[in-house]
Amino acid sequence: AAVEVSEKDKIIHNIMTQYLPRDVDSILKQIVNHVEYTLARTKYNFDEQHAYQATAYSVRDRLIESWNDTQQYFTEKDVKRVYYLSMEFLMGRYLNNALLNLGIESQYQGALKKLGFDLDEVEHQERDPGLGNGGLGRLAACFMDSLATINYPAWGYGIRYKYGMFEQRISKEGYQIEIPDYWLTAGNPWEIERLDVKYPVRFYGEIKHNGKHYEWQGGEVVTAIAYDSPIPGYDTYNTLNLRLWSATPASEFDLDSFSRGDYYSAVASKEAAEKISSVLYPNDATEAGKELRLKQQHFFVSATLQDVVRRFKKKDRPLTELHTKVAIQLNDTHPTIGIAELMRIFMDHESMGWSAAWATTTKVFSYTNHTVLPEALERWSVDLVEKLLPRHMQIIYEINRRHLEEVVKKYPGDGDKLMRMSIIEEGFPKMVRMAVLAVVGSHHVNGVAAIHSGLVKSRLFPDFYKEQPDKFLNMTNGVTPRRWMQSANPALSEVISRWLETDEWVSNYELCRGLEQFVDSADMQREFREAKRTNKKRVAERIKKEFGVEVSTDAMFDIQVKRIHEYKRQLMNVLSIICRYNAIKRMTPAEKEECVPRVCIIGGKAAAGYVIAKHIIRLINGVSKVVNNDKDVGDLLKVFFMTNYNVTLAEDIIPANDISQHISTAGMEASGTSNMKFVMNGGLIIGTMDGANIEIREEIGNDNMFIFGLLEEEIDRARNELKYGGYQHTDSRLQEAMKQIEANKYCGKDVSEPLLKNLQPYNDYYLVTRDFSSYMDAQARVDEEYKNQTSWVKKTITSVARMGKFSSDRTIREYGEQIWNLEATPFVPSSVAYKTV
Ligand code: Z57
Repeated sequence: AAVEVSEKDKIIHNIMTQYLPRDVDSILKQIVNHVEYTLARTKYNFDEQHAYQATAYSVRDRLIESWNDTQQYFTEKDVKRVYYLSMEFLMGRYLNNALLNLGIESQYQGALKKLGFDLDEVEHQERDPGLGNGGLGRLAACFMDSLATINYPAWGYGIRYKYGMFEQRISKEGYQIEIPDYWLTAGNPWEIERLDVKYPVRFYGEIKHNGKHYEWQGGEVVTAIAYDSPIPGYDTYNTLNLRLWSATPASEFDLDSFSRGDYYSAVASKEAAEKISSVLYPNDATEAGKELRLKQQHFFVSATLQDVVRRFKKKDRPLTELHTKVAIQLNDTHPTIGIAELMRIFMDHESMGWSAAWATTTKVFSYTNHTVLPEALERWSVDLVEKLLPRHMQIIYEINRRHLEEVVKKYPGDGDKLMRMSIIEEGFPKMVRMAVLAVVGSHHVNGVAAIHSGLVKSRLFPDFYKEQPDKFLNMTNGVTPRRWMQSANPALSEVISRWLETDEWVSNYELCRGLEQFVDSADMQREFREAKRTNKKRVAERIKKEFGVEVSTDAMFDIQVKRIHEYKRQLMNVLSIICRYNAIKRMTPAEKEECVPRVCIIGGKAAAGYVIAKHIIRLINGVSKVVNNDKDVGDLLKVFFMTNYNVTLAEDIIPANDISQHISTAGMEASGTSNMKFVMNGGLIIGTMDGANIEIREEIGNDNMFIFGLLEEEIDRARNELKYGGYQHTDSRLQEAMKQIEANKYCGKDVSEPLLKNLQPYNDYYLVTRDFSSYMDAQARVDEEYKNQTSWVKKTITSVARMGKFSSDRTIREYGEQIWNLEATPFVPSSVAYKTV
């Protein structure tokens, strides 16, 4: 079709088709230009931090080009988009990821070298933006990478917290200390501030009826401002957007306080607006229940929905068709207030009737559940919702009334069922169950691993599952091989690419199956082991620097890094370390000769208010001190608590694992995602039959894992046995370890007493003492198998080859096909108007 082209379009076209050149000298010039014009520094003298910033700005320029083209292309093709709503995005550093995805790492390396800088060092200048807690936030980040790589039309929406996840330090006594993370100190070159993209968001106030519809008035209004970060896909021109909202005072001024002449309190009340996006709640899988948290949720969801509806309305068509162009994914219940907010927009702003509004709303939303732990299921008191979001409370009541009406029709007289299925929990106080609202308002609900999705159906929502079995799906989590293999582990990636004679596995993991045919090759085995040694050496150097302790790369590197939580059972790990220590102390020289040396690494943050989790950190540090300073032990055992575990640290240490621990009480870890990363990086797992461990075992084989412990279906019974005295452990090693803790060998009684109390049979909810012997047996198998290095490395090769299922590309394709109904839409240059001149 002929395209009308104006003179202005032609002029712009001539400029715009000249993409930024990708050769070393042009890149060098772009970097130096940013030093001078963006940073306003002298180009003859700038340090590594400024080299990083200028480099980042030059990469951002490229991303803006492809971002603009991609977005214009999506608009022109009028594609359906998915909006991924998440309170957390744990993106990690951008620079290396962007260079690899754009395929220009070596050119940038060359350009920086000419300027006297090492790309690696420059990359280390970047701060890790920690806008998330753990698995849920990092999953959102892996999903953005896969969405871009698969060419799905997608946006991420979240909150631009001023303070991200706290920085963890350890006091000299071994206690966790939390330091605020003001991550924007040196600016953020990856974001684009959009002062023109802003929406008002209201809180509190009253509801009026104007004869036609309800109106929400008064209260407080804040303005949401958009900050965009481009998300490049791997080996594609497509570039997606992550839009994070920041709260600022509403621009219209408050006439009331103005006329009262109360200038100072008028200013002060405006200042308060910024609090809403100021800090990430550092709780993982536990509910905070604070008013500010609900404010954050409504703030980012309201701004997002206004943005989405505005984009849809650019083309003239009825809002009842919204679901044909818009899919909204709720990452846990955190954005669930959006179901009521979209209803409000439809009815109060767009004059839709209830039935049409509800029919469309439920075709737009879908909900991912990430946990069955009761303490993590969000519930808000009706009083709070009524006060903060009065119109939403009305709408939720009406949603519930109609929903329960259906239940009554089908099950007349079944009051229990009504209570179970109600969005409102009757009690003192009355609560809104956000998970029930999410289920009622969504067309699909998914869990994040097979076992977990089963529990979502059988334990969380059995009544809903019975009514609508097809609503419930499993979407097993995955991780991006770009960040977690190609970028984090260049040594192993190089080996894989050489044997496969292609690097296409980076965006097509299944190709790694091709490695299996070489598993008996002594050359491949040697190369896998060399890559492992390279990665262990780097971590050994880090340990030397941080702890002043030398560790051998011949030792087995045993790693457990994740948020500290009782259900993840770091306590069981440290108890087994104490037992190992005691065993070594008793060994004869001949036995020591046979003993496999271990370096035990534990890391993770405890929520600031989670007392027991903090005690566990204190115990680990106590054990570390005793063991590492015991001359009898020598190289046979070293224990380190790695401070401030975050995405960047994970990229450093995961590639060094020989074995990693995923030892949650069965049924409690929804999926886990680091388990996948550890195996992809050439390590084996010791773990329980929980979360994605089960599916990893299915893929790589039982021989390549060290599985132990009770099964999920055995847990309830075992818990009762413990609680009511039918079972008590008789493991003498455990008894000895507990006695030492009791004698305050590793920490003071402020810590040892509460920890031991939790291990008493009637208190041992997480079944640490029950699974302990089985865990020790599995550890003994690990030691034994590690002695045969050839068979060990073969297991790691086979495992790497068979992990294709756990690429987030597979996960996202399943979401795209089964939930969002999306089409991959790779940018085609010729079809954008100004490029058809
Ligand atoms: C979070 O990181 C997870 C669940 C939650 O309810 C919250 Br809140 C935060 C984790 C699960 O614990 C992991 O098992 C899972 O792999 C991850 O979410 C991603 O699905």
